[in-house]
Amino acid sequence: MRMTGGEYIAEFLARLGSDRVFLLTGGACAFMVDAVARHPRLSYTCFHHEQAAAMAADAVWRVSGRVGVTMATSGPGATNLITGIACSYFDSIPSLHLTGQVNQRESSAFQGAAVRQSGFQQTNIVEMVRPITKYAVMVRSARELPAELGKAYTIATSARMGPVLVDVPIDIQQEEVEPSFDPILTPPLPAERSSDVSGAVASTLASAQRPIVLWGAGIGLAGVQEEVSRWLKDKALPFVSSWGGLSYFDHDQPGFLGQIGVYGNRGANFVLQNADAVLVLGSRLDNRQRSGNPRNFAVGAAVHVLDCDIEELRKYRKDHYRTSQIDFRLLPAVLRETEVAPANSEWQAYVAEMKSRYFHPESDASGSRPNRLCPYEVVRRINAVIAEDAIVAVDTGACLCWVFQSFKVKNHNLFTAGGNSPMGYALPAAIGAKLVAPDRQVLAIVGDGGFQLNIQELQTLVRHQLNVAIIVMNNRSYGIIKQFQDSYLGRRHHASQDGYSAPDFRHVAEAYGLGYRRVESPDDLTGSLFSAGPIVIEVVLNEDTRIEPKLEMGRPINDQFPYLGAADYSAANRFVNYPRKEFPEQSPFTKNGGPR
Ligand SMILES: Cc1ncc(C[n+]2csc(CCOP(=O)(O)OP(=O)(O)O)c2C)c(N)n1
Repeated sequence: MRMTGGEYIAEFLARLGSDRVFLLTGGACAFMVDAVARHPRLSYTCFHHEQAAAMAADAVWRVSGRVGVTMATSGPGATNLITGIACSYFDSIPSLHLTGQVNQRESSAFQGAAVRQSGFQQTNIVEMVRPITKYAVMVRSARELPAELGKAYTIATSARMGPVLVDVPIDIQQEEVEPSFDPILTPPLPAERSSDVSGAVASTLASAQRPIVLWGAGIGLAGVQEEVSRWLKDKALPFVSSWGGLSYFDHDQPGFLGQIGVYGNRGANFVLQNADAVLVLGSRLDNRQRSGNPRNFAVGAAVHVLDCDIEELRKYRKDHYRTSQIDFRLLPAVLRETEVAPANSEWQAYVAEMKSRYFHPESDASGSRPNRLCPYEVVRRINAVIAEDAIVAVDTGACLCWVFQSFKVKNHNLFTAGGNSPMGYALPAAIGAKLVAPDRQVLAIVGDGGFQLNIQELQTLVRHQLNVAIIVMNNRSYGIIKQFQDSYLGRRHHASQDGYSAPDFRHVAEAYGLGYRRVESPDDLTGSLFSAGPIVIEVVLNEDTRIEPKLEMGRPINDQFPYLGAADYSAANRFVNYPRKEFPEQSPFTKNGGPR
């Protein structure tokens, strides 16, 4: 049975179980959109900005393990996808983007001349997204469709995963094609002997007196979190996590000490910095983790990084880290074969002390003043009243730090677009999540600034009556930027407070027909709020609410602001000597919040 190119695309998606397409239509994609609409096993959701559709598609994989799909028209529709596609690329999330392109006859009208554009809304989207996709191609005849779609899907979902884009001219959406559906096979496990990597890991751990494991997102992306978690328990190894890794295990697991980095939990940073062996499992150690100066990271340790991407390992040549490239599906086998030296009791006692002193007491000093809400208390309260398997999509800015510093995962999905970190991610991500996991509680946590970047998607929520709670942490400014300006720009709040404004969110909610609740105390946050239909929950914060602890430039991650007094500092850094940088005379912190 012959079908059109558009119908072939629809059938291809249905067979892969990518049965929900997120889109904003237009002339150049109208035929494939129509085919999706007519397909009995597919449905589509209209977003109000293509960027939001791409962010929602990114969230689909994060909560369901199925590949999210978008469709957009040529020109501005396609370019609007870019920010969302970049989210998937940097966080290794597979997603498939299908863009319409002008009819090939139109585009060839001026062949031979280097005109900027020939067809209306023609844009070379393939070249534009090449650096942020694993594969991008324009299909030139309907005959190419089966092979190109299969290839794109396979590339998106194999090795280090990521987004792909297939650009489909209008004539190809209409052209007839002889369908062929070769099954898409999961790439087989490599034949490489996992025992080589086991031997290398064992040699890192065998001589270690003070070992620590860093849990990265790669573990969850490969789906081996259960096995890794069990191994850590069996071996009684302490571990810390990257932000990307946080979603994949129960934070009550005894060995877990928190997340590390610039906005890390103090205790986690201390332990990592005092270790003599750091085993990094599937984390790319970006500079939010190691700080701007990697030379300050784990200076007393042998650092051994396991990653599936050889380029991520090459970057450590100057750091002299040990590296092992491995398909993470083999990680459980590797770990099973790895001998670990019995724990050193002095190290165990130190780790326990750091955990009991510094795990989750975050509380910003500005928030604990009278009549002010502490954002960390708000997050802990939300954490306590929502379902243990709720999905929590978080935006960017200070609100992201507050959540990732103090939220404890049980069976939740806790995620953000960590690498790209665009304002406006959380709302569309929550919509995408709710559409593919309708039975789960879904929250978006955003700042007043980030909320305004995809605020139009409130209409998508209302249109589909999606039971999503949007928590707006409203400090009436770009809080994280202000905190930066306080440190390095003489407290001048240009373009973060001065020049910035936000609307009355109650009126916004009413205009869209959403529920609304104003929160001035953690007690206002009751469990029923989160299942009361689409709702905006506005948390009223002071404009000076801060992220604490936070690293200031030029220091190692074990010396965060607010600064500890000398005795606490040296007790926490008792195994490795980190000479402490002077506190500048004029620093706002020495005046107000210096070492205490
Ligand atoms: C699209 C985009 N533009 C600019 C930025 C830079 N940026 C990062 S956080 C931030 C402020 C966020 O303010 P808000 O959402 O109110 O959160 P807060 O820091 O106040 O909690 C800005 C401007 C960004 N991440 N993304």
